[in-house]
Parts: sequence; C-alpha cells; structure tokens
Amino acid sequence: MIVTDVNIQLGAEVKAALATGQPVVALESTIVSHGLPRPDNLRVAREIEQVVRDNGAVPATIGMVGGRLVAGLDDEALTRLAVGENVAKLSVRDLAVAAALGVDGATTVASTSAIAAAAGIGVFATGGLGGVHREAAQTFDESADLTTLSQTPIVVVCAGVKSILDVGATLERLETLGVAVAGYRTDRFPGFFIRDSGFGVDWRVDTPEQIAAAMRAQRDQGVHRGALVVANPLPQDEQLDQDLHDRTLAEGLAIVERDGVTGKRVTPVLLSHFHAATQGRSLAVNVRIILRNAALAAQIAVAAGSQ
Ligand code: PSU
Ligand code: MN
Repeated sequence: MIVTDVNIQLGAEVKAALATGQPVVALESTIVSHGLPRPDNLRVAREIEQVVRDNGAVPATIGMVGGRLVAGLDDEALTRLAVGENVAKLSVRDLAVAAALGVDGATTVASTSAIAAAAGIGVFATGGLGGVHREAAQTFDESADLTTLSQTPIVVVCAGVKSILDVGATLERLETLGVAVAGYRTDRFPGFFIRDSGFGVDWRVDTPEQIAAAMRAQRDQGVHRGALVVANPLPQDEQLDQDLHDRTLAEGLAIVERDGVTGKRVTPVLLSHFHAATQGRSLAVNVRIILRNAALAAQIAVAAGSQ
C-alpha cells in the first residue's frame, strides 16, 4: 500500500494503474457492509471486482480500515468490512472523526465519490443512489449523496434510485444541485428494481464512448464541477415483478413507521425488508444491477482512457 499526498492509501494495483493511465473503477463499500445481507455480501463484493477486471479495468473498492482511507481494499480488508461487527457507515462528514477514532468504516456514494475524485479516479459504479426520502417535507431526510455529487466531478453508474425514496423529489434536487443525469440506452429514469420509475430524463446516451466524450468535454470546458449520473436500467425481463415490488414497498414503509426508524437507518431497514419479503428475489435483482453497472463503468473507463 502506498500513501498519496492526500493521505489516501492506494492499493498497489490501483496505484500502478493510475500512474500509467490505465482504466480504474471506484466501488463503494456500504453496499457490501450495509446494503447486502451476509454471507452473500463478501462473495458479491468479489464478483463486482471480477466484473470490472473482465471488462478491462482495475477495481478500486473504497473504505476505511482502522481509521485509514483506502482506495483499492485488498481481500483481507474487504473481508474485514464485509464480516466485521462494528463497521460504521461513513458519509463525507464522518471521514475525519472516524479517522481520528481509528474505526473501520464503509463508504457511501457520497464519500466514495469524494475519495475517488481526490485520488484521481473518474468513474464509479454502484447500485442505487441515496436521495430524498418520502417524508422529507417533515423529516428533512435527504441523502448527502446529492449535495456531494453536486461538487464532485465523477461519473456515477447506477440504476437510478429505489422507489423507497421520493423519486420525483430526488430528480428535482439533482436538477437544482447541478448534477447531470443521462439514461443509458433509455430516456426513462430507472427505479432500481424496476426499469422505469415513472419519470423521464433529459439526456440519453447510447455508448461508453459518448460518456467518455462527456467526461472530456466537462474537463475541457472547465465550467461544471458536478457529477454525471449514468442511469443504467435492468432489461425488462430481469426487473422485479411490479406487483411484488409495490406490495413489499408498502409493507416496508409501514415497518419503518411502526418501529420509529429514522435517519441513516431507514435505507438499510427497508432494504433488508425487501430481501426478506421477496424470498431473495430482490437480492438477486440487486446483485444483477451492481454487476451490470460495474461492467458498464469499466467500459466507460476503458473508453475514457483511449480517447
Ligand atoms: N441505495 C441503495 N442501496 C444502498 C444505498 C443506497 O439502493 O446500499 C447506500 C449507498 O451507500 C448510499 C447510501 O450512498 O445508502 C445512502 O444512505 P443515506 O440515505 O443514509 O445517505
Ligand atoms: Mn438520510
């Protein structure tokens, strides 16, 4: 492991790839530690990395180990974050205090994006973004993913946001915050488990090369500092059954209400309800989404490297 001038430890392979301009894809660790149930989570984390490699890029899974920021967790560190009992969920604001206390922590879309950009990584694959929660008008619960993406020049490949959130409000906030959103081979915004959330997007891109060209144009123009969200929907025949989806969502929201779940626990509680209530079907869909996004992100990183 090598320490960069911004005190982010780079895995040896990531360090070498960045030094020689080889394609690198950032991956987050919160989906591993908090988003996927054990024991599948560690297996899936390794599969995500393998898909990035199979598509010609080097994976850089990001997280905090014993208070140190790492981009390119080795298998021991990845295992520690996947199976550890006390792994904190770290957004950007948590990083300094968590480092001071020497904790193990998983990074969200917000912190992974910020760390990746600081380390010089331009493409990031995840499952779904955080966003505006359904009761946000009362609770003010809006993910720091949105504000961080407004300040972070990175391409984030995702499958939109889960309909556990207020999708329309999330899209409005992305617009206000100046985060670009493009559908990949679609003009509909995906709803994670389902390929159409019911909302459209302004831009459609059809190739990794077009996305790489947008990355280069953003750099060349020097005007916009925010992220480009590439929304990559599941194929029709792979999405979760719409009725099952709607029923499970209604039940999950009722549980959150009944148990008084608030703050950053809301997302993990709803996700684990989905996985339990669909007998693993939503988990299988979730894994497919992440693997597909990892593949597309690697293709974008490769295209960006060859332009
Ligand atoms: N959405 C998902 N799966 C996830 C997350 C979001 O479909 O695992 C995780 C991501 O790490 C995201 C974070 O950045 O939850 C957002 O949490 P919060 O709403 O507390 O900001
Ligand atoms: Mn929140």
